[in-house]
Amino acid sequence: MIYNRQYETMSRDDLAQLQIERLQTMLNRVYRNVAFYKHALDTQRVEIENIRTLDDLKRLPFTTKDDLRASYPYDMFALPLRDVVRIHASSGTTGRPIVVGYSKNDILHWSELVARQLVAAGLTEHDVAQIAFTYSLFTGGLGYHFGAEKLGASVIPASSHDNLNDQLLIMKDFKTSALLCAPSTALALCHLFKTTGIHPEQLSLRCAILGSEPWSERVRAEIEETFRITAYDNYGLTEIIGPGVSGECQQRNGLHINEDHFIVEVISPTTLQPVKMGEEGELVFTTITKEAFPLIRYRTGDRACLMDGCCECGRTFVRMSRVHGRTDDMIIMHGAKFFPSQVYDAIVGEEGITSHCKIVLDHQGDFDTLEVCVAIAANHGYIDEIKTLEQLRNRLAQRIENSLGVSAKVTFMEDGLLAAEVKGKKQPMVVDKRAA
Ligand code: DLL
Repeated sequence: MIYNRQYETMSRDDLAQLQIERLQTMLNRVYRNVAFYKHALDTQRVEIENIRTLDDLKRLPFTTKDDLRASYPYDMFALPLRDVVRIHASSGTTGRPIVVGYSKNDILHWSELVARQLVAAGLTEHDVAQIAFTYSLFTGGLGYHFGAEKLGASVIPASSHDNLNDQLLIMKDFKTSALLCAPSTALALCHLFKTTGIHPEQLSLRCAILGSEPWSERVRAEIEETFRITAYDNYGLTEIIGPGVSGECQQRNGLHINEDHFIVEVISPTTLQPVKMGEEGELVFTTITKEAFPLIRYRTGDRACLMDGCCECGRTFVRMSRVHGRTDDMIIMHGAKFFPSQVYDAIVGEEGITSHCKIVLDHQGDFDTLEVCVAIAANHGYIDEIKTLEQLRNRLAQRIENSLGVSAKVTFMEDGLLAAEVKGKKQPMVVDKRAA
């Protein structure tokens, strides 16, 4: 099944024509309404009327996460707040999150794009969709909610909360047929499910739509085997729209990008030049229909490649590979996303520790763990008091959990040793043992 056959199966020539028309309209809009883009386009001497083909896209300036942070909260909005009906923000960041807005039309488009992806995974109005993404500033909960309602599914806004028993209870009693959540949540549910003694046939579950963080084929296999279901990958990011950027169809051989709304490029993060079809690089998106928060050539920091050739499902939209990693040092664990500097920001100012910090990412079974190594300052009066050190350890762990949303084990190291390891740097050093 295809939700919007007219667009999702349009010829590549017609699509290119539609993209360029939409791009020109968008460029005119941002030039008039977003000071940042007026300045960027003027500085690069871009005449919008000279952007006539998709090849001209490479003459446009990039937009980065730093640009968006600097525009906090509303400087990149292309509409006044009275025309903005929804505001979300990037998840898990301290300090200045990236704030994004949606007009009424943006919400209508977003709902359709999510509905398309649900249909691509085989959902219909007969499905009971349990949404176990957080309903919050994070786009996962509400994004899927509107999309699933648009499709006509029976939506259970379970949200994500610590009590996985409740999720399983809902899944069984409410006859959930589609589970929508982060892969780490699905995996945790798997483990809990195995302890309940419930047989998968006692559930109505038949598929899971998972996204928002990287997950391996091994994790996919475990989720599928445990619940006897099919699991689909969905990709998206707050800055571009949230979920609804791309998703797997039933072929599960790449994620179709909703190209009538987003133009995709893959560039080399070093030369910033487009790479060849099939080569891995950084995903860059230009939104061509967004009214409230349009972005030109947004550098996502996500590594992937585009896949050549037609898909058997009949959709003509290009497919991207699954995300292979990041071009920057952003850490993703259990749906939380943060930069190493934010770990340090969370604990800086706590009396008794030095400015050196090492972050160790590892895994216990299928679950990622975070260890933060710090050193006690030599002049800390109570360095030898175990009780005081324990309290300090707990305070640090609490501060990290409060600001990043993940629990951390805090380890004390001797300062000379830690300073030598981090080579005296102020930025935390990261040791990632997860892939090992
Ligand atoms: O994670 C939006 C979303 C919600 C997508 C629900 C899919 C499902 P952010 O919190 O802004 O938005 O995080 C975006 O998460 O740049 C990737 O690094 C990562 N990411 C998202 N989906 C995937 C995926 C939402 N399927 C950032 N595989 C992105 C790997 C993913 N990484």
